Amino acid sequence: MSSTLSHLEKIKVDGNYLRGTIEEGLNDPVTGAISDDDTKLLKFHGSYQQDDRDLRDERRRQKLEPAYAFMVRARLPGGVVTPQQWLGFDHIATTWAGRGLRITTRQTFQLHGILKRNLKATMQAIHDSLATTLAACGDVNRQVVSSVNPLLSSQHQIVQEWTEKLSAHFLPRTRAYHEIWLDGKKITDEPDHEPIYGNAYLPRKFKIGIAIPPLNDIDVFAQDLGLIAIIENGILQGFNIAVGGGMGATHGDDTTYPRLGSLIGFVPPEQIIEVAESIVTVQRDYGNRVERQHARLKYTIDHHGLDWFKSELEQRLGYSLQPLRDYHFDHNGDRFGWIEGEDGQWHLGLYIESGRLEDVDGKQFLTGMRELARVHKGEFRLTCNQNLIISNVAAADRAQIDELVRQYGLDGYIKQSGIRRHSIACVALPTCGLAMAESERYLPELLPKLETLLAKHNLLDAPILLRLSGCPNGCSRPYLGEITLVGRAIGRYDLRIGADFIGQRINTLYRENITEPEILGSLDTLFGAYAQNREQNEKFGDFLVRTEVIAAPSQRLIPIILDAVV
Ligand code: SRM
Ligand code: SF4
Repeated sequence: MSSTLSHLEKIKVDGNYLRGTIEEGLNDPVTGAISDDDTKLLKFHGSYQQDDRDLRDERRRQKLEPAYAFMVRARLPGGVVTPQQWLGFDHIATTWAGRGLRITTRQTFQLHGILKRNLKATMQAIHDSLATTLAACGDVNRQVVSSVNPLLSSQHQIVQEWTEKLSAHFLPRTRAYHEIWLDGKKITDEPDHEPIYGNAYLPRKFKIGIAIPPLNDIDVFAQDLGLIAIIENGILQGFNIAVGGGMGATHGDDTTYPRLGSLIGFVPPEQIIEVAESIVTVQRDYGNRVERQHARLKYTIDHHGLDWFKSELEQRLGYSLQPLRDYHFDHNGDRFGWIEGEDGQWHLGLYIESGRLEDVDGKQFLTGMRELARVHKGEFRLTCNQNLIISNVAAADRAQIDELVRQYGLDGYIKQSGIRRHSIACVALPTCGLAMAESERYLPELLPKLETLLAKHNLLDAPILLRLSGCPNGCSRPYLGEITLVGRAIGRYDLRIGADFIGQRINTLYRENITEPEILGSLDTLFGAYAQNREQNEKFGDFLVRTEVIAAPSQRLIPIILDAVV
């Protein structure tokens, strides 16, 4: 193995705190693109340069440059969006973007198809909506996610406050974002300084999420730093800490793998920021800056050992983590329909297929949500399962909300099958440069076929976690699906099965590189066996393990617990 730093490390260090020559590239009218090196730095500003892959071949034939456009991702800690912000994002979606608004698996918005000449106006409009795109992508701490619906109880609200504090704490301090996108002026000649990251930032992306048991809707064990909120007698006691979760893998490379976070201890709320910062700095100092494939925290931990990691952390903190507290998850999907909070306000969970809000094919989801944002007095909450909650509704306003939801066809949550309501698909083609197969565009084709099979076995209402990914990077957290397709090539997928329903067991590869008829054939047999032999309330994934269709999970597939639970 060479010990030369990866090329990206050089780009970061030479990039003058994320500036590079992005500004010059934006002003170059000759091309719709920016330079290769700048595309890497642009990610830290929350944007990816992409090209429409449906048009690639045709444009190549016509000797045209690819149809470049930019994806922009916002940072909305905990997925909270006010009605004013919603209208701001809607304006951007209808003015400069191509495919409406997209709720991501980290409970924020992405916009696709923004041309270079409109990028600055987009960033400014997001800023005017009191949001940012800074550090939504790149080798930094990303969007901090948390269990939705903080207004269910006052303790949920406190967890949301910690989510926002963590998010703010890890924002890069460089003034480049303001200079490039907002006022265009250099504010001071003082040198930039990144107290947490340094000028090379982190070796790789870093993700933090907080789950509030019994709901694991954020998949806490898929986070680099997963926090499990411990609430006793209505009071937030602190957080269990899980480190080293991550989904990404590469086909055919066993040295890359999905991994669930390892539980290493408990901390009270007042220590959480310094504990999180120390975890981030251990990764900053020890993460692999030579091979990006092995740069995530999960590999740092597996390379040095979990005991080493914990002792390095505690040495930096100057104190020990407390023993883990007991917790219990019962679900990692979303809750749909109306739920009443402890203060008497109401919250309506809506199912949004693949998180895409668009006016297309006779659907008017974008318009419908705009109309809702015009009348709604509470907030919206985006979920990590690509759905949304209309949150904080007075009892007297429910009828008006219900009427709009019905009018615009957003009431799918009432009549959908169990598998549809628990389905997630990553974006994939045509925008994702890494996609090997369709995902978001395949879901509407696949679901009716699965529903036909499920109906045949009287399983239409069975809640089954279905996850589709266009490649093994794992943006839909596919390794936590009871049924998962991971793209290999156009029309070909790996079929993985047997995760649990709570985000605590990774699934197993069942059939490799197969086509749709083979996928449906395999599932037909498995559904038949499940319908006949399942125990009461037994979930599909658990059934597959109990009946040994797949082997019982090895250590790597379930969370490692370092200390005894008290
Ligand atoms: Fe992701 C890269 C989309 C959540 C693991 N992800 C990408 C890129 C940016 C492709 C690229 O690098 O060129 C995709 C852009 C597609 C497009 O056209 O929009 C992309 N990821 C997404 C989103 C939009 C999927 C979705 O359908 O909602 C999610 C945006 C999250 C957000 O708002 O911040 C998204 N990505 C995830 C998750 C899930 C999560 O974080 O809970 C994962 C797995 C968890 C993890 O990080 O381990 C994930 N994305 C990856 C990876 C693999 C990382 C790794 O460690 O190997 C890549 C590729 C990479 O980083 O090199 C990637
Ligand atoms: Fe793209 Fe792969 Fe992520 Fe899907 S899983 S969005 S195909 S990188």
